[in-house]
Amino acid sequence: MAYRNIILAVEEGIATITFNRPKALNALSIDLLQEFDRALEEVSRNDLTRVLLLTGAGEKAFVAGADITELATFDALQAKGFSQAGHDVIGRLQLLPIPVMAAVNGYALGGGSEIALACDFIYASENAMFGLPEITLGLIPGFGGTQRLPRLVGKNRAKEMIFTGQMITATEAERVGLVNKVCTAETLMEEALKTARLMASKGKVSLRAAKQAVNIGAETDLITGCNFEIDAFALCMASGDAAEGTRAFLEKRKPDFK
Ligand code: DAK
Repeated sequence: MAYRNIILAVEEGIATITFNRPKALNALSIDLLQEFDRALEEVSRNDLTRVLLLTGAGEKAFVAGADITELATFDALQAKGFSQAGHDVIGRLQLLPIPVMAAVNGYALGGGSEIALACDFIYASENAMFGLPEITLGLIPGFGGTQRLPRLVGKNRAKEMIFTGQMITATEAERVGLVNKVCTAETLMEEALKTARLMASKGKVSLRAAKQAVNIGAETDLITGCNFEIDAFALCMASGDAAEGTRAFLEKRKPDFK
């Protein structure tokens, strides 16, 4: 499928989507959001894809938020189209059963931060900056930022970022638990791919079950979460992955998951 505002590449079971409007710091236009949604659909249809990695083109930005030049001109119908495209894409991203990583290589602002927050975890370059500046535009975060950021960094830290619109550095983002790892700009993709390859070498059924169990557990009480884990564990045992993984251990070799 042809894309103009993103690049989709799949190699060794790892799909990489690159937001590709570097002259506008990869800002989220309606076209970009619609292409991102189509690319996620393409990724979810490909059974061979094990991990998804998101990043931005150029050296300055992951995504500098909604495209303000478009935003400023929206009539009610266009605003609805933007909102719909945004919610479709975030919904699809969240429901992907495979691990999704963001490699944040510069500014991740507004909708850009919110896309990164909807990923399973984030690696960032030293020059990355995170922020939800919507308040400065007379708005509030509209792609889940008011919900996901407090869950990750705590209510009060999130409120400070959302109420002031101020950005935080990659180091600060790592310190507060928003980012898992900070790398140099040169090594970011290499480090992200290393982790992506490691995950891609694991069994698909167990990866899916692990992701679901953690996500469901984070939104429910402990007993319900543990009950989900019991069923998911049983599902893994019934899969070829568990048979191969345990056999490989006993035969002192690396597992070869199908
Ligand atoms: N939109 C459009 N163009 C942008 C842009 C953006 N968000 N950010 C940067 N650009 C463009 C600049 O206009 C400039 O273009 P030229 O002048 O070269 O043509 C080029 O990218 C380079 O940017 P700068 O010259 O400004 O670069 P600097 O290094 O000086 O500054 C910066 C970098 C990231 C600090 C600055 O560009 C900046 O503050 N950008 C805007 C950040 C921002 O406020 N983003 C929007 C957040 S609000 C909704 C759901 C979600 C949302 C809305 C509604 N609904 C459900 C309805 C989301 C809202 C947001 O994301």
